[in-house]
Amino acid sequence: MIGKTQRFEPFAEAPVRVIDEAGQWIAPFAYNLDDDFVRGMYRDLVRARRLDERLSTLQRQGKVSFVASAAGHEGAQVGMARAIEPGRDWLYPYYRDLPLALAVGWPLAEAIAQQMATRADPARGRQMPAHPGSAALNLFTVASPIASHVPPAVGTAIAQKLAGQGDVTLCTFGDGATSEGDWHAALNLAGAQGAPVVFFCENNGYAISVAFRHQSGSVDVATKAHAYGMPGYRVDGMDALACYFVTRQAVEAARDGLGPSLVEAFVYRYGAHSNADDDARYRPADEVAAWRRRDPIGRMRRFLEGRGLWDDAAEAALAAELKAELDAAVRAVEAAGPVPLGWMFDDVLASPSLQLRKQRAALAAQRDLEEPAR
Ligand SMILES: Cc1ncc(C[n+]2csc(CCOP(=O)(O)OP(=O)(O)O)c2C)c(N)n1
Repeated sequence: MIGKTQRFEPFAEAPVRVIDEAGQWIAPFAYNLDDDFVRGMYRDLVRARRLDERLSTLQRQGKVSFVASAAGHEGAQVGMARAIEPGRDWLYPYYRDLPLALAVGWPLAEAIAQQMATRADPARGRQMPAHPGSAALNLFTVASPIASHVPPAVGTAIAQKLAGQGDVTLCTFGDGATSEGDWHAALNLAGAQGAPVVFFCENNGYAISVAFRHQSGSVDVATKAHAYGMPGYRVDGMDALACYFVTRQAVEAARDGLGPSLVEAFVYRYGAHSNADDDARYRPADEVAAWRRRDPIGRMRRFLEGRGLWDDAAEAALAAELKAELDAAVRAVEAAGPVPLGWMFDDVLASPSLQLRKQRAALAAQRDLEEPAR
């Protein structure tokens, strides 16, 4: 682990990098991590990619309605996950953050259940796929309206400051969120209040089809931190260790009462925005190919191999273990069966309103409320 002595300068133009594409350590300080810590990060990267692939397959099979692929974002997410204390700190993620949710301990089976909306889903099939949430992990349920979770994240951080326990909030979003009014209002308040929050932008260059240069006259997102009186950091988002170190510094600062930070990680989504998007209409194939060559998984594997911490046998064992875990989770989630139609009326209000009771009765007159919702 690095000590508090390691400091990255805010607003440095070149994004922070710790390992390069060839897997070489290029940080301005010596390797100082526990080998198992780094191997564990690699496992989380691969696990997230395998889940991503499986969800796309399930979507094509008609078993999942919506997928927001995180392939290309895993390095940023697994890196930042290691910088907070799950269950103590609060996390306000967005819909492309399944690798982050898994890396802080959200069970794989819950992630699949939430996507497939069977009876195994803790949200009982009533949330949009790719919208995790967990009270046990202080993981705020993902909200679809872009940037709407950023003001509540700041509210949580202000509460943490008042409580004085040194807890922090980590709030993530895409570059598109930074074009929303909510985002600016939230950063302004966080800066004014010295709230212990780390804003983490996963900048993949596009808000669906809209390139960043069409959303903002600013050269990048980190620059905007100047206006709100907080440090801004640029980091290579395809480098999981760089994301870990930079987020860790920002989290430490927040714990120490030094207020908020804004981290901008340059990432790429390899796939379309979602299964309802055709990215070939707005970005060139060679751009996608160029980013794939910087893949966070291959980079981390080469790093581990270079240090004698990984080999083909370890890779094969991991692949088999993850496949078995995924197969078992999908089987269990499917076996739980589809949610019944009537569940949509439960838990909406502590005591159902007259309107809700009328709607329930109207539906019950036409359909069996025990029949599958879809
Ligand atoms: C307030 C609001 N406006 C529009 C949308 C539709 N929408 C869903 S995702 C998205 C793009 C967001 O892009 P970004 O924040 O960069 O994240 P990315 O998907 O690239 O990871 C938009 C416009 C929405 N969900 N909420």
